[in-house]
Amino acid sequence: MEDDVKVFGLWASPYTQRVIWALKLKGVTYEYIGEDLANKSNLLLQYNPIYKKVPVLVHNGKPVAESMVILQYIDETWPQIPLMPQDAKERSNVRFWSKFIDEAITHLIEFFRYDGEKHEREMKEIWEALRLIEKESGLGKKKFIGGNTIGLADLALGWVAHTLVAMEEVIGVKFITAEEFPHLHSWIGNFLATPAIKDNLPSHELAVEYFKEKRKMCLAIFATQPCHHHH
Ligand SMILES: N[C@@H](CCC(=O)N[C@@H](CS)C(=O)NCC(=O)O)C(=O)O
Repeated sequence: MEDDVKVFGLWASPYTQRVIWALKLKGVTYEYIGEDLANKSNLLLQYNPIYKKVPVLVHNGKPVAESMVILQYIDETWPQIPLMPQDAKERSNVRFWSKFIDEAITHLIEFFRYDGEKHEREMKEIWEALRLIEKESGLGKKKFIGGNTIGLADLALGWVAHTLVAMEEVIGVKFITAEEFPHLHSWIGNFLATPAIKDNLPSHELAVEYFKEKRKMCLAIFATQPCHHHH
Protein backbone atom coordinates (compact mmCIF):
# COMPACT_ATOMS: atom_id res chain seq x y z
CA MET A 1 0.00 0.00 0.00
CA GLU A 2 1.15 3.53 -0.78
CA ASP A 3 1.80 5.49 2.39
CA ASP A 4 -0.53 8.42 2.83
CA VAL A 5 1.15 10.82 5.25
CA LYS A 6 -0.21 14.18 6.33
CA VAL A 7 1.12 16.68 8.83
CA PHE A 8 -1.18 19.25 10.42
CA GLY A 9 1.11 21.96 11.67
CA LEU A 10 2.09 25.56 12.17
CA TRP A 11 5.24 26.61 10.30
CA ALA A 12 6.66 28.69 13.15
CA SER A 13 6.07 26.00 15.76
CA PRO A 14 9.18 24.23 17.05
CA TYR A 15 7.00 21.19 17.73
CA THR A 16 5.91 21.06 14.12
CA GLN A 17 9.48 21.56 12.90
CA ARG A 18 10.67 18.46 14.76
CA VAL A 19 8.20 16.33 12.87
CA ILE A 20 9.00 17.85 9.47
CA TRP A 21 12.73 17.33 10.07
CA ALA A 22 12.25 13.70 11.07
CA LEU A 23 10.22 12.99 7.93
CA LYS A 24 12.78 14.77 5.75
CA LEU A 25 15.70 12.91 7.38
CA LYS A 26 13.98 9.65 6.57
CA GLY A 27 12.91 10.69 3.10
CA VAL A 28 9.21 10.18 3.80
CA THR A 29 6.90 12.06 1.43
CA TYR A 30 4.04 13.87 3.15
CA GLU A 31 1.42 16.51 2.61
CA TYR A 32 1.64 19.54 4.87
CA ILE A 33 -1.54 21.23 6.09
CA GLY A 34 -0.99 24.57 7.80
CA GLU A 35 -3.44 25.30 10.61
CA ASP A 36 -4.75 28.67 11.72
CA LEU A 37 -4.81 28.27 15.49
CA ALA A 38 -7.38 31.05 15.81
CA ASN A 39 -9.67 29.03 13.62
CA LYS A 40 -8.74 25.35 13.89
CA SER A 41 -10.01 23.03 11.19
CA ASN A 42 -12.61 20.41 11.99
CA LEU A 43 -10.11 17.78 10.90
CA LEU A 44 -7.58 18.96 13.51
CA LEU A 45 -10.24 18.84 16.24
CA GLN A 46 -11.26 15.41 15.08
CA TYR A 47 -7.68 14.09 14.92
CA ASN A 48 -6.53 15.58 18.23
CA PRO A 49 -9.70 15.91 20.34
CA ILE A 50 -7.72 15.76 23.59
CA TYR A 51 -5.25 18.63 23.22
CA LYS A 52 -6.50 20.23 19.98
CA LYS A 53 -2.89 21.14 19.18
CA VAL A 54 -0.51 20.83 16.29
CA PRO A 55 1.41 18.90 15.18
CA VAL A 56 -0.67 15.89 14.29
CA LEU A 57 0.64 13.21 11.95
CA VAL A 58 -1.98 11.27 10.03
CA HIS A 59 -0.71 8.02 8.55
CA ASN A 60 -3.13 6.18 6.28
CA GLY A 61 -6.03 7.91 7.99
CA LYS A 62 -4.84 7.22 11.54
CA PRO A 63 -3.79 10.19 13.68
CA VAL A 64 -0.81 10.40 16.02
CA ALA A 65 -0.55 13.45 18.30
CA GLU A 66 2.19 14.98 20.50
CA SER A 67 5.44 15.74 18.73
CA MET A 68 7.72 13.42 20.75
CA VAL A 69 5.26 10.57 20.37
CA ILE A 70 5.10 11.31 16.66
CA LEU A 71 8.90 11.17 16.37
CA GLN A 72 8.96 7.73 17.93
CA TYR A 73 6.15 6.59 15.68
CA ILE A 74 8.07 7.84 12.64
CA ASP A 75 11.22 6.04 13.80
CA GLU A 76 9.39 2.77 14.29
CA THR A 77 7.40 3.02 11.06
CA TRP A 78 10.29 4.08 8.80
CA PRO A 79 13.35 2.44 10.34
CA GLN A 80 15.82 3.76 7.74
CA ILE A 81 18.19 6.36 9.22
CA PRO A 82 17.39 5.42 12.84
CA LEU A 83 16.78 8.17 15.38
CA MET A 84 17.59 5.87 18.31
CA PRO A 85 20.82 4.01 19.15
CA GLN A 86 20.85 0.19 19.36
CA ASP A 87 22.17 -0.14 22.90
CA ALA A 88 19.56 -0.06 25.69
CA LYS A 89 21.63 2.19 27.96
CA GLU A 90 22.23 4.66 25.16
CA ARG A 91 18.55 4.56 24.27
CA SER A 92 17.64 5.42 27.84
CA ASN A 93 20.09 8.32 27.66
CA VAL A 94 18.42 9.66 24.51
CA ARG A 95 14.99 9.32 26.13
CA PHE A 96 16.20 11.06 29.27
CA TRP A 97 17.51 14.06 27.36
CA SER A 98 14.50 14.18 25.06
CA LYS A 99 12.29 14.53 28.10
CA PHE A 100 14.52 17.14 29.73
CA ILE A 101 14.71 19.16 26.52
CA ASP A 102 10.97 18.93 25.93
CA GLU A 103 10.37 20.27 29.42
CA ALA A 104 12.87 23.09 28.86
CA ILE A 105 11.07 24.38 25.79
CA THR A 106 7.95 25.09 27.85
CA HIS A 107 10.05 27.64 29.78
CA LEU A 108 10.95 29.34 26.51
CA ILE A 109 7.30 29.61 25.57
CA GLU A 110 6.28 31.01 28.97
CA PHE A 111 9.26 33.40 28.95
CA PHE A 112 8.06 34.68 25.61
CA ARG A 113 4.42 35.04 26.66
CA TYR A 114 4.95 37.01 29.84
CA ASP A 115 6.60 40.11 31.14
CA GLY A 116 7.79 41.09 34.59
CA GLU A 117 8.47 38.60 37.32
CA LYS A 118 7.32 35.54 35.47
CA HIS A 119 9.35 36.51 32.42
CA GLU A 120 12.47 36.82 34.61
CA ARG A 121 11.79 33.55 36.39
CA GLU A 122 11.31 31.65 33.16
CA MET A 123 14.45 33.23 31.71
CA LYS A 124 16.46 31.83 34.65
CA GLU A 125 14.94 28.41 33.99
CA ILE A 126 16.05 28.56 30.36
CA TRP A 127 19.61 29.54 31.35
CA GLU A 128 19.72 26.72 33.84
CA ALA A 129 18.40 24.16 31.38
CA LEU A 130 20.87 25.28 28.71
CA ARG A 131 23.73 25.07 31.22
CA LEU A 132 22.75 21.55 32.18
CA ILE A 133 22.49 20.46 28.55
CA GLU A 134 25.88 22.07 27.89
CA LYS A 135 27.56 20.34 30.84
CA GLU A 136 25.82 17.03 31.28
CA SER A 137 24.45 15.77 27.98
CA GLY A 138 27.83 14.60 26.68
CA LEU A 139 27.99 17.22 23.93
CA GLY A 140 31.64 18.02 23.38
CA LYS A 141 32.52 14.34 23.24
CA LYS A 142 30.24 13.78 20.26
CA LYS A 143 28.63 15.75 17.47
CA PHE A 144 25.07 15.12 18.54
CA ILE A 145 23.33 14.02 21.72
CA GLY A 146 22.50 10.79 19.94
CA GLY A 147 26.10 10.21 18.79
CA ASN A 148 27.50 10.88 15.34
CA THR A 149 24.17 11.45 13.67
CA ILE A 150 21.03 13.38 14.54
CA GLY A 151 18.73 11.45 16.85
CA LEU A 152 15.51 11.89 18.77
CA ALA A 153 17.00 14.18 21.43
CA ASP A 154 18.66 16.35 18.78
CA LEU A 155 15.36 16.84 16.97
CA ALA A 156 13.79 17.71 20.32
CA LEU A 157 16.55 20.28 20.81
CA GLY A 158 15.95 21.84 17.40
CA TRP A 159 14.21 24.83 19.03
CA VAL A 160 17.62 26.06 20.23
CA ALA A 161 18.78 26.44 16.63
CA HIS A 162 15.69 28.22 15.32
CA THR A 163 12.86 29.34 17.61
CA LEU A 164 15.21 30.48 20.35
CA VAL A 165 17.25 32.58 17.90
CA ALA A 166 14.14 34.34 16.56
CA MET A 167 12.77 34.96 20.06
CA GLU A 168 16.16 36.26 21.21
CA GLU A 169 16.01 38.85 18.47
CA VAL A 170 12.47 39.92 19.36
CA ILE A 171 13.19 40.24 23.09
CA GLY A 172 16.73 41.55 22.74
CA VAL A 173 18.56 38.92 24.77
CA LYS A 174 21.26 36.43 23.72
CA PHE A 175 21.39 33.03 25.36
CA ILE A 176 23.82 31.03 23.28
CA THR A 177 27.28 32.46 22.69
CA ALA A 178 30.40 30.51 21.70
CA GLU A 179 32.13 31.67 24.89
CA GLU A 180 29.46 30.65 27.34
CA PHE A 181 28.11 27.57 25.56
CA PRO A 182 30.88 26.19 23.35
CA HIS A 183 29.34 22.72 23.02
CA LEU A 184 25.82 23.91 22.31
CA HIS A 185 27.25 26.47 19.93
CA SER A 186 28.99 23.76 17.89
CA TRP A 187 25.94 21.54 18.17
CA ILE A 188 23.90 24.30 16.47
CA GLY A 189 26.51 24.42 13.71
CA ASN A 190 26.41 20.64 13.24
CA PHE A 191 22.63 20.58 13.34
CA LEU A 192 22.18 23.36 10.80
CA ALA A 193 24.83 21.88 8.50
CA THR A 194 22.71 18.74 8.05
CA PRO A 195 20.90 18.96 4.69
CA ALA A 196 17.52 17.69 5.94
CA ILE A 197 17.56 20.48 8.53
CA LYS A 198 19.18 23.26 6.52
CA ASP A 199 16.85 22.78 3.55
CA ASN A 200 13.76 22.72 5.75
CA LEU A 201 14.32 25.65 8.01
CA PRO A 202 11.67 28.36 8.00
CA SER A 203 13.01 31.82 7.19
CA HIS A 204 14.55 33.60 10.15
CA GLU A 205 13.15 36.96 9.01
CA LEU A 206 9.61 35.63 8.75
CA ALA A 207 9.93 33.96 12.14
CA VAL A 208 11.11 37.21 13.73
CA GLU A 209 8.19 39.04 12.15
CA TYR A 210 5.75 36.37 13.32
CA PHE A 211 7.07 36.34 16.88
CA LYS A 212 7.13 40.14 17.05
CA GLU A 213 3.40 40.21 16.37
CA LYS A 214 2.81 37.39 18.78
CA ARG A 215 4.78 39.08 21.55
CA LYS A 216 2.75 42.27 21.07
CA MET A 217 -0.45 40.29 21.35
CA CYS A 218 0.73 38.42 24.43
CA LEU A 219 1.76 41.59 26.24
CA ALA A 220 -1.56 43.23 25.43
CA ILE A 221 -3.49 40.32 26.91
CA PHE A 222 -1.00 39.60 29.67
CA ALA A 223 -2.18 42.48 31.87
CA THR A 224 -5.49 40.76 32.48
CA GLN A 225 -5.05 37.05 31.89
CA PRO A 226 -2.56 34.44 30.72
CA CYS A 227 -1.95 34.74 27.01
CA HIS A 228 -3.41 32.21 24.66
CA HIS A 229 -2.11 33.39 21.33
CA HIS A 230 -5.01 31.93 19.40
CA HIS A 231 -7.60 34.25 20.95
N1 LIG B 1 3.29 18.98 23.70
C1 LIG B 1 2.80 19.34 22.40
C2 LIG B 1 2.86 20.84 22.23
C3 LIG B 1 2.27 21.34 20.92
C4 LIG B 1 1.85 22.79 20.99
O1 LIG B 1 1.99 23.46 22.02
N2 LIG B 1 1.30 23.29 19.88
C5 LIG B 1 0.81 24.65 19.84
C6 LIG B 1 1.43 25.42 18.68
S1 LIG B 1 3.15 25.71 18.97
C7 LIG B 1 -0.70 24.60 19.57
O2 LIG B 1 -1.17 23.84 18.77
N3 LIG B 1 -1.46 25.45 20.29
C8 LIG B 1 -2.87 25.56 20.08
C9 LIG B 1 -3.60 25.63 21.36
O3 LIG B 1 -2.95 25.60 22.43
O4 LIG B 1 -4.82 25.71 21.33
C10 LIG B 1 3.66 18.64 21.35
O5 LIG B 1 4.81 18.29 21.68
O6 LIG B 1 3.18 18.37 20.25
